[in-house]
Amino acid sequence: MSIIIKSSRASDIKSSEITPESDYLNRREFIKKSSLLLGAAWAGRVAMPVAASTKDFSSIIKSPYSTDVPPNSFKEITSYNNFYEFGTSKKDPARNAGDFQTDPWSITIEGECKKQGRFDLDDLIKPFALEERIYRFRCVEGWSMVIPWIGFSLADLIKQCEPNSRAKYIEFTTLYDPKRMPGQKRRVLQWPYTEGLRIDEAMNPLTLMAVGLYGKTMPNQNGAPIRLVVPWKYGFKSIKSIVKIRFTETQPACTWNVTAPKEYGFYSNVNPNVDHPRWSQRTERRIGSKFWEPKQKTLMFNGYGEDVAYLYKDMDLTKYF
Ligand SMILES: Nc1nc2c(c(=O)[nH]1)N[C@H]1C(S)=C(S)[C@@H](COP(=O)(O)O)O[C@H]1N2
Ligand SMILES: [Mo]
Repeated sequence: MSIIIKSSRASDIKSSEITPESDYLNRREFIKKSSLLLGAAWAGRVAMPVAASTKDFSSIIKSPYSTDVPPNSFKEITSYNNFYEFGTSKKDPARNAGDFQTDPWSITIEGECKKQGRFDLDDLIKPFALEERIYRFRCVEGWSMVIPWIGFSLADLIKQCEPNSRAKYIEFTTLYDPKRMPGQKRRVLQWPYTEGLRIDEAMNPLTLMAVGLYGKTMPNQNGAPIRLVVPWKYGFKSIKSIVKIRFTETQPACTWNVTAPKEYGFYSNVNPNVDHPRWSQRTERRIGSKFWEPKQKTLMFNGYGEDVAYLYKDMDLTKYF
């Protein structure tokens, strides 16, 4: 969906801050249904170019890629996090990332591409259309959430970088600054955190660069000001607080893969048939579910197979896990 609509409904997003969450969700359902009539009903509205920003979400498209599953609460999404730069327990990022300064923020683009250099984040993302996308999210540890992200397709950014024919992969790097990220003073991981994707995975329209959630600027503990979201892969692929993007000819080193290659592969596709050595991947516990509620079955590619299975057509996924 490429049309950009300056919508009076933008107020719906902001209202999530003042209306109860259930209202927000109901209204969202309404918008989603009405968006089926998008072409007809909104054809008369004025379409205007929109400047994507990390702060101004007044113009947003409701993505057709959203799941119908009701999202987790804002509280759940922002108080149960993995972000080792701010501590290794689930509550640490919410406790320790509050003062993390993310403005100004710049991103360096380098490697096998034409666009090279260091760019102010808001300048860099200005041309892109922001969408709300409600995605399933599955951590390899066995828990899952449903999160209403705000972001744009990584494919849009990649096209703008004009990668050359040697660009087979893309590598992302998190900020390294132990003064601002106190968890980096401990050598629990090799800092800075890095992640990577094959270029065709990165170009898939589902791959999201997220700058917010629940209609708000990205909370620090969720990876402010910009993080990756790859909904058919385990959570650790979704690298936070990105400062560098590099196009490479060879497979980039990824933090968890380097730390424990037998446990975390490069691909990290959600796959109920390939267990992690310490955790079964067959089922998952939705964060916020009651102790008596059964675990849910984990779906192949986290339920996104229709859109991504082609990427792995001829691959042995027990070998390339
Ligand atoms: N820089 C960085 N990115 C990271 C991590 C991290 O420790 N550092 N943890 C990963 C893991 S394991 C998960 S499950 C997700 C969690 O994202 P959330 O806290 O927004 O749910 O972030 C991923 N991105
Ligand atoms: Mo994770």
